[in-house]
Amino acid sequence: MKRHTILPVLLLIVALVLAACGGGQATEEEAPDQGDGQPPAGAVDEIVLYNWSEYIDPEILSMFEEETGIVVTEDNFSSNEELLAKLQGGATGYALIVPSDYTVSIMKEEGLLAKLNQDNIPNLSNLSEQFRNVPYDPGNEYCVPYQWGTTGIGYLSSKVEEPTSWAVLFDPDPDAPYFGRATMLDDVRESFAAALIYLGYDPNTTNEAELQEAKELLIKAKSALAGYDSDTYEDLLASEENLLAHGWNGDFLFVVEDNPDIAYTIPQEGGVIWVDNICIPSSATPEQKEAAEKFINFLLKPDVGALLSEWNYYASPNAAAEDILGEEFLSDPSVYPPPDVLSRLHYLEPVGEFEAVYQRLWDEVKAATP
Ligand code: SPD
Repeated sequence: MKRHTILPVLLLIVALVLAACGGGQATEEEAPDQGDGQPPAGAVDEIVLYNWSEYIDPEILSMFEEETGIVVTEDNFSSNEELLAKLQGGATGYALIVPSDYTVSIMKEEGLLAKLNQDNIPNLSNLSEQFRNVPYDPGNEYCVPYQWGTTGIGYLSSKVEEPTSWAVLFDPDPDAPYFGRATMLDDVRESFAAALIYLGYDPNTTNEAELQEAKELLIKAKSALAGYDSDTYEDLLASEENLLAHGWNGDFLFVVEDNPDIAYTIPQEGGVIWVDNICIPSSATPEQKEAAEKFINFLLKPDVGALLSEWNYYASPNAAAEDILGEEFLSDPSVYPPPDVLSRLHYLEPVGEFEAVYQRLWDEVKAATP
Protein backbone atom coordinates (compact mmCIF):
# COMPACT_ATOMS: atom_id res chain seq x y z
CA MET A 1 0.00 0.00 0.00
CA LYS A 2 1.19 3.49 -0.70
CA ARG A 3 0.29 7.16 -0.76
CA HIS A 4 -0.10 9.60 2.01
CA THR A 5 -0.79 8.01 5.29
CA ILE A 6 -1.47 11.29 7.12
CA LEU A 7 -4.18 12.68 4.88
CA PRO A 8 -6.79 9.97 5.52
CA VAL A 9 -6.33 10.46 9.25
CA LEU A 10 -6.70 14.23 8.91
CA LEU A 11 -9.79 13.79 6.77
CA LEU A 12 -11.27 11.45 9.34
CA ILE A 13 -10.63 13.98 12.12
CA VAL A 14 -12.22 16.78 10.04
CA ALA A 15 -15.22 14.55 9.31
CA LEU A 16 -15.62 13.65 13.00
CA VAL A 17 -15.37 17.29 14.10
CA LEU A 18 -17.94 18.35 11.52
CA ALA A 19 -20.25 15.52 12.53
CA ALA A 20 -19.89 16.48 16.22
CA CYS A 21 -20.86 20.04 15.29
CA GLY A 22 -24.04 18.65 13.74
CA GLY A 23 -22.81 19.85 10.38
CA GLY A 24 -20.89 17.79 7.86
CA GLN A 25 -20.51 18.89 4.27
CA ALA A 26 -23.59 20.67 3.06
CA THR A 27 -22.76 19.00 -0.25
CA GLU A 28 -22.86 15.44 1.08
CA GLU A 29 -26.14 13.58 0.85
CA GLU A 30 -27.14 10.02 1.39
CA ALA A 31 -29.28 8.16 -1.07
CA PRO A 32 -32.38 6.53 0.43
CA ASP A 33 -31.74 3.65 2.86
CA GLN A 34 -27.96 4.15 2.91
CA GLY A 35 -25.91 4.34 6.05
CA ASP A 36 -27.22 1.72 8.48
CA GLY A 37 -24.31 -0.65 7.86
CA GLN A 38 -26.60 -3.36 6.46
CA PRO A 39 -27.93 -3.93 2.96
CA PRO A 40 -31.76 -4.00 2.95
CA ALA A 41 -33.45 -7.42 2.85
CA GLY A 42 -33.43 -8.83 -0.69
CA ALA A 43 -30.53 -6.57 -1.72
CA VAL A 44 -27.11 -7.83 -2.80
CA ASP A 45 -24.31 -7.80 -0.27
CA GLU A 46 -21.45 -8.05 -2.77
CA ILE A 47 -20.75 -6.37 -6.10
CA VAL A 48 -17.83 -6.50 -8.53
CA LEU A 49 -16.06 -3.38 -9.81
CA TYR A 50 -14.24 -3.91 -13.12
CA ASN A 51 -11.53 -1.27 -13.03
CA TRP A 52 -8.06 -0.23 -14.22
CA SER A 53 -5.37 -1.58 -11.90
CA GLU A 54 -4.29 0.48 -8.88
CA TYR A 55 -7.02 3.03 -9.41
CA ILE A 56 -8.92 2.95 -6.11
CA ASP A 57 -7.77 3.23 -2.51
CA PRO A 58 -8.71 -0.09 -0.81
CA GLU A 59 -9.64 2.03 2.21
CA ILE A 60 -12.55 3.46 0.22
CA LEU A 61 -13.91 -0.05 -0.33
CA SER A 62 -13.62 -0.79 3.41
CA MET A 63 -15.36 2.47 4.33
CA PHE A 64 -18.21 1.66 1.94
CA GLU A 65 -18.56 -1.82 3.38
CA GLU A 66 -18.66 -0.43 6.90
CA GLU A 67 -21.36 2.06 5.98
CA THR A 68 -23.59 -0.19 3.86
CA GLY A 69 -22.60 -3.79 4.53
CA ILE A 70 -21.90 -4.19 0.79
CA VAL A 71 -18.57 -5.76 -0.13
CA VAL A 72 -17.00 -4.41 -3.34
CA THR A 73 -14.49 -6.74 -4.97
CA GLU A 74 -12.32 -5.74 -7.92
CA ASP A 75 -11.38 -7.27 -11.22
CA ASN A 76 -8.92 -5.37 -13.43
CA PHE A 77 -8.47 -4.62 -17.14
CA SER A 78 -5.56 -2.91 -18.93
CA SER A 79 -7.24 -1.06 -21.77
CA ASN A 80 -10.59 0.25 -22.92
CA GLU A 81 -10.52 -2.32 -25.70
CA GLU A 82 -10.15 -5.16 -23.21
CA LEU A 83 -13.09 -3.84 -21.18
CA LEU A 84 -15.21 -3.36 -24.30
CA ALA A 85 -14.43 -6.83 -25.66
CA LYS A 86 -15.38 -8.36 -22.32
CA LEU A 87 -18.81 -6.72 -22.30
CA GLN A 88 -19.37 -7.30 -26.01
CA GLY A 89 -18.63 -10.95 -25.33
CA GLY A 90 -21.58 -11.04 -22.92
CA ALA A 91 -19.72 -10.97 -19.60
CA THR A 92 -22.06 -10.74 -16.64
CA GLY A 93 -21.49 -10.23 -12.95
CA TYR A 94 -20.04 -6.73 -13.10
CA ALA A 95 -22.02 -4.01 -11.32
CA LEU A 96 -19.56 -1.21 -12.05
CA ILE A 97 -17.10 -0.48 -14.87
CA VAL A 98 -14.68 2.41 -15.56
CA PRO A 99 -14.48 3.21 -19.31
CA SER A 100 -12.79 6.32 -20.72
CA ASP A 101 -14.68 9.02 -22.61
CA TYR A 102 -14.60 7.61 -26.18
CA THR A 103 -15.45 4.14 -24.91
CA VAL A 104 -18.53 5.47 -23.11
CA SER A 105 -19.78 6.69 -26.52
CA ILE A 106 -19.22 3.26 -28.07
CA MET A 107 -20.84 1.44 -25.14
CA LYS A 108 -23.87 3.72 -25.17
CA GLU A 109 -24.36 3.12 -28.87
CA GLU A 110 -24.08 -0.63 -28.42
CA GLY A 111 -26.57 -0.68 -25.52
CA LEU A 112 -23.95 -1.89 -23.05
CA LEU A 113 -24.71 0.72 -20.36
CA ALA A 114 -27.65 1.10 -17.97
CA LYS A 115 -29.19 4.53 -17.44
CA LEU A 116 -28.50 5.89 -13.97
CA ASN A 117 -31.36 6.58 -11.57
CA GLN A 118 -30.16 9.99 -10.46
CA ASP A 119 -32.59 10.01 -7.50
CA ASN A 120 -30.22 7.46 -6.00
CA ILE A 121 -27.19 9.69 -6.59
CA PRO A 122 -27.92 13.02 -4.86
CA ASN A 123 -24.17 13.70 -4.47
CA LEU A 124 -24.04 14.23 -8.24
CA SER A 125 -24.45 17.89 -7.35
CA ASN A 126 -20.83 17.79 -6.08
CA LEU A 127 -19.46 17.35 -9.61
CA SER A 128 -17.77 20.39 -11.13
CA GLU A 129 -20.00 22.12 -13.65
CA GLN A 130 -17.76 21.11 -16.57
CA PHE A 131 -18.23 17.42 -15.71
CA ARG A 132 -22.06 17.63 -15.56
CA ASN A 133 -22.29 17.97 -19.29
CA VAL A 134 -19.49 16.02 -20.92
CA PRO A 135 -19.99 15.64 -24.70
CA TYR A 136 -19.99 11.82 -24.61
CA ASP A 137 -22.69 11.72 -21.90
CA PRO A 138 -24.60 15.00 -21.52
CA GLY A 139 -26.33 15.33 -18.14
CA ASN A 140 -24.54 12.24 -16.75
CA GLU A 141 -27.36 10.06 -18.02
CA TYR A 142 -25.21 6.90 -18.02
CA CYS A 143 -21.97 7.60 -16.20
CA VAL A 144 -20.29 9.74 -13.60
CA PRO A 145 -16.78 11.10 -14.26
CA TYR A 146 -14.37 9.25 -11.95
CA GLN A 147 -10.93 10.85 -12.48
CA TRP A 148 -9.22 12.66 -15.33
CA GLY A 149 -5.63 12.84 -16.47
CA THR A 150 -3.12 13.04 -19.26
CA THR A 151 -0.84 10.74 -21.26
CA GLY A 152 2.80 11.72 -21.64
CA ILE A 153 6.28 10.48 -20.77
CA GLY A 154 7.74 9.48 -17.40
CA TYR A 155 11.51 9.30 -17.00
CA LEU A 156 14.33 9.12 -14.51
CA SER A 157 15.47 12.71 -14.35
CA SER A 158 19.06 12.08 -13.25
CA LYS A 159 19.67 9.59 -16.06
CA VAL A 160 17.66 10.95 -18.97
CA GLU A 161 17.34 14.53 -20.20
CA GLU A 162 13.78 15.84 -20.08
CA PRO A 163 12.14 14.52 -23.27
CA THR A 164 10.73 17.59 -24.99
CA SER A 165 9.63 15.66 -28.09
CA TRP A 166 8.05 12.31 -28.88
CA ALA A 167 11.19 11.90 -31.02
CA VAL A 168 12.71 10.13 -28.01
CA LEU A 169 10.50 7.21 -29.01
CA PHE A 170 9.94 7.76 -32.73
CA ASP A 171 13.44 8.81 -33.75
CA PRO A 172 15.43 7.16 -30.98
CA ASP A 173 19.16 7.67 -30.57
CA PRO A 174 20.80 4.22 -30.15
CA ASP A 175 23.35 5.84 -27.83
CA ALA A 176 20.72 7.34 -25.52
CA PRO A 177 20.74 5.76 -22.05
CA TYR A 178 17.08 4.77 -22.33
CA PHE A 179 17.58 2.88 -25.65
CA GLY A 180 16.26 -0.64 -25.00
CA ARG A 181 15.05 0.48 -21.58
CA ALA A 182 11.81 2.22 -22.54
CA THR A 183 8.19 1.08 -22.72
CA MET A 184 5.05 2.19 -24.54
CA LEU A 185 1.47 1.62 -23.45
CA ASP A 186 -0.02 -1.64 -24.65
CA ASP A 187 -2.98 0.36 -25.88
CA VAL A 188 -3.97 0.72 -29.52
CA ARG A 189 -5.53 4.19 -29.38
CA GLU A 190 -2.99 5.67 -26.96
CA SER A 191 0.06 4.42 -28.87
CA PHE A 192 -1.34 5.47 -32.24
CA ALA A 193 -2.22 8.86 -30.71
CA ALA A 194 1.40 9.43 -29.66
CA ALA A 195 2.66 8.65 -33.17
CA LEU A 196 -0.07 10.67 -34.92
CA ILE A 197 0.52 13.69 -32.66
CA TYR A 198 4.27 13.47 -33.35
CA LEU A 199 3.50 13.46 -37.09
CA GLY A 200 1.23 16.51 -36.68
CA TYR A 201 -1.91 14.51 -37.52
CA ASP A 202 -5.24 14.28 -35.73
CA PRO A 203 -5.06 11.43 -33.16
CA ASN A 204 -8.62 10.53 -34.23
CA THR A 205 -7.78 10.38 -37.92
CA THR A 206 -9.65 8.09 -40.26
CA ASN A 207 -7.16 8.65 -43.06
CA GLU A 208 -5.57 5.30 -43.81
CA ALA A 209 -2.38 6.80 -45.30
CA GLU A 210 -1.78 8.74 -42.09
CA LEU A 211 -2.39 5.62 -40.05
CA GLN A 212 0.08 3.67 -42.19
CA GLU A 213 2.69 6.35 -41.56
CA ALA A 214 1.99 6.17 -37.83
CA LYS A 215 2.28 2.39 -37.98
CA GLU A 216 5.74 2.63 -39.58
CA LEU A 217 6.85 4.98 -36.82
CA LEU A 218 5.52 2.69 -34.12
CA ILE A 219 7.50 -0.15 -35.67
CA LYS A 220 10.63 2.02 -35.78
CA ALA A 221 10.14 2.87 -32.09
CA LYS A 222 10.26 -0.82 -31.20
CA SER A 223 14.06 -0.80 -31.51
CA ALA A 224 14.22 1.40 -28.38
CA LEU A 225 11.58 -0.53 -26.45
CA ALA A 226 11.89 -3.13 -23.77
CA GLY A 227 8.21 -3.85 -24.46
CA TYR A 228 4.59 -2.70 -24.34
CA ASP A 229 3.14 -2.42 -20.87
CA SER A 230 0.14 -0.67 -19.31
CA ASP A 231 0.20 -2.20 -15.84
CA THR A 232 3.71 -2.32 -14.41
CA TYR A 233 5.60 0.34 -16.39
CA GLU A 234 5.72 2.71 -13.43
CA ASP A 235 7.17 0.02 -11.16
CA LEU A 236 9.81 -0.80 -13.77
CA LEU A 237 10.84 2.88 -13.71
CA ALA A 238 10.83 2.99 -9.93
CA SER A 239 13.13 -0.06 -9.80
CA GLU A 240 15.28 1.58 -12.55
CA GLU A 241 14.98 -1.49 -14.75
CA ASN A 242 13.70 0.97 -17.35
CA LEU A 243 14.53 4.67 -17.71
CA LEU A 244 11.65 6.06 -19.78
CA ALA A 245 7.99 5.18 -20.32
CA HIS A 246 4.93 6.35 -22.23
CA GLY A 247 2.10 6.38 -19.72
CA TRP A 248 -0.54 8.04 -17.57
CA ASN A 249 0.43 10.93 -15.30
CA GLY A 250 -0.97 9.60 -12.01
CA ASP A 251 0.74 6.23 -12.45
CA PHE A 252 4.14 7.95 -12.48
CA LEU A 253 3.27 10.18 -9.52
CA PHE A 254 2.09 7.03 -7.70
CA VAL A 255 5.70 5.75 -7.54
CA VAL A 256 7.54 9.02 -6.85
CA GLU A 257 7.45 8.06 -3.18
CA ASP A 258 9.45 4.94 -4.09
CA ASN A 259 11.84 6.77 -6.41
CA PRO A 260 11.92 10.59 -6.22
CA ASP A 261 13.98 10.69 -9.43
CA ILE A 262 10.85 9.98 -11.49
CA ALA A 263 9.50 12.97 -13.44
CA TYR A 264 6.61 13.38 -15.87
CA THR A 265 6.34 15.58 -18.93
CA ILE A 266 4.16 16.16 -21.96
CA PRO A 267 6.22 16.67 -25.14
CA GLN A 268 5.95 19.94 -27.03
CA GLU A 269 3.91 18.32 -29.85
CA GLY A 270 1.16 17.57 -27.31
CA GLY A 271 -0.45 14.53 -25.74
CA VAL A 272 -3.76 12.96 -24.77
CA ILE A 273 -6.23 14.19 -22.14
CA TRP A 274 -8.90 11.77 -20.94
CA VAL A 275 -11.76 11.36 -18.49
CA ASP A 276 -12.45 7.95 -16.95
CA ASN A 277 -16.04 7.34 -15.85
CA ILE A 278 -17.84 5.02 -13.48
CA CYS A 279 -20.86 3.39 -15.12
CA ILE A 280 -23.20 0.43 -14.69
CA PRO A 281 -23.31 -2.21 -17.44
CA SER A 282 -26.73 -3.02 -18.85
CA SER A 283 -26.11 -6.64 -17.82
CA ALA A 284 -26.31 -5.71 -14.11
CA THR A 285 -29.36 -7.03 -12.24
CA PRO A 286 -31.72 -4.46 -10.62
CA GLU A 287 -30.27 -5.39 -7.22
CA GLN A 288 -26.69 -4.98 -8.43
CA LYS A 289 -27.65 -1.67 -10.03
CA GLU A 290 -29.13 -0.36 -6.80
CA ALA A 291 -25.95 -1.27 -4.89
CA ALA A 292 -23.80 0.21 -7.66
CA GLU A 293 -25.68 3.52 -7.49
CA LYS A 294 -25.09 3.58 -3.72
CA PHE A 295 -21.40 3.13 -4.40
CA ILE A 296 -21.34 5.90 -7.01
CA ASN A 297 -23.10 8.22 -4.55
CA PHE A 298 -20.57 7.27 -1.87
CA LEU A 299 -17.63 8.02 -4.21
CA LEU A 300 -19.07 11.46 -4.82
CA LYS A 301 -18.87 12.42 -1.14
CA PRO A 302 -16.35 15.23 -0.75
CA ASP A 303 -14.04 13.36 1.66
CA VAL A 304 -14.18 10.13 -0.38
CA GLY A 305 -13.47 12.00 -3.63
CA ALA A 306 -10.49 13.67 -1.96
CA LEU A 307 -9.18 10.33 -0.64
CA LEU A 308 -9.43 8.87 -4.13
CA SER A 309 -7.30 11.60 -5.74
CA GLU A 310 -4.82 11.70 -2.86
CA TRP A 311 -4.28 7.99 -3.32
CA ASN A 312 -4.09 7.64 -7.10
CA TYR A 313 -2.76 11.15 -7.93
CA TYR A 314 -5.30 11.81 -10.65
CA ALA A 315 -7.33 15.02 -10.94
CA SER A 316 -10.81 15.03 -9.47
CA PRO A 317 -13.99 15.96 -11.35
CA ASN A 318 -15.59 16.56 -7.92
CA ALA A 319 -15.64 20.26 -6.93
CA ALA A 320 -16.49 19.47 -3.30
CA ALA A 321 -13.51 17.07 -3.12
CA GLU A 322 -11.24 19.71 -4.64
CA ASP A 323 -12.17 22.04 -1.77
CA ILE A 324 -10.59 19.46 0.56
CA LEU A 325 -7.60 18.58 -1.64
CA GLY A 326 -5.95 21.93 -1.11
CA GLU A 327 -3.72 24.24 -3.05
CA GLU A 328 -0.57 22.11 -3.19
CA PHE A 329 -2.40 19.28 -4.97
CA LEU A 330 -4.47 21.56 -7.18
CA SER A 331 -1.44 23.53 -8.32
CA ASP A 332 0.70 20.49 -9.20
CA PRO A 333 1.19 20.89 -12.98
CA SER A 334 1.64 17.14 -13.42
CA VAL A 335 -1.90 16.62 -12.08
CA TYR A 336 -3.64 19.79 -13.27
CA PRO A 337 -1.88 20.87 -16.50
CA PRO A 338 -1.46 24.64 -16.91
CA PRO A 339 -3.34 26.36 -19.77
CA ASP A 340 -0.41 26.30 -22.24
CA VAL A 341 -0.12 22.51 -21.83
CA LEU A 342 -3.90 22.00 -21.87
CA SER A 343 -4.05 23.74 -25.24
CA ARG A 344 -1.77 21.00 -26.69
CA LEU A 345 -3.87 18.07 -25.47
CA HIS A 346 -6.37 16.03 -27.48
CA TYR A 347 -9.30 13.86 -26.43
CA LEU A 348 -9.62 10.48 -28.10
CA GLU A 349 -12.95 10.07 -29.88
CA PRO A 350 -14.76 7.07 -31.31
CA VAL A 351 -13.70 6.41 -34.91
CA GLY A 352 -16.58 4.08 -35.85
CA GLU A 353 -15.71 1.43 -38.43
CA PHE A 354 -12.11 2.60 -38.25
CA GLU A 355 -11.66 1.00 -34.82
CA ALA A 356 -11.06 -2.23 -36.76
CA VAL A 357 -8.43 -0.57 -38.97
CA TYR A 358 -6.59 0.78 -35.91
CA GLN A 359 -6.72 -2.68 -34.37
CA ARG A 360 -5.44 -4.44 -37.51
CA LEU A 361 -2.54 -2.02 -37.85
CA TRP A 362 -1.77 -2.34 -34.13
CA ASP A 363 -1.63 -6.13 -34.50
CA GLU A 364 0.84 -5.59 -37.36
CA VAL A 365 2.96 -3.29 -35.15
CA LYS A 366 3.01 -5.86 -32.37
CA ALA A 367 4.02 -8.65 -34.75
CA ALA A 368 6.69 -6.63 -36.59
CA THR A 369 10.45 -6.78 -36.16
CA PRO A 370 11.91 -3.23 -36.10
N1 SPD B 1 -3.70 2.98 -13.08
C1 SPD B 1 -4.85 3.66 -13.56
C2 SPD B 1 -4.74 4.16 -14.96
C3 SPD B 1 -5.99 4.73 -15.50
C4 SPD B 1 -5.79 5.19 -16.85
N2 SPD B 1 -6.93 5.42 -17.59
C5 SPD B 1 -6.58 6.12 -18.73
C6 SPD B 1 -7.24 5.80 -19.96
C7 SPD B 1 -6.92 6.75 -21.06
N3 SPD B 1 -7.10 6.26 -22.38
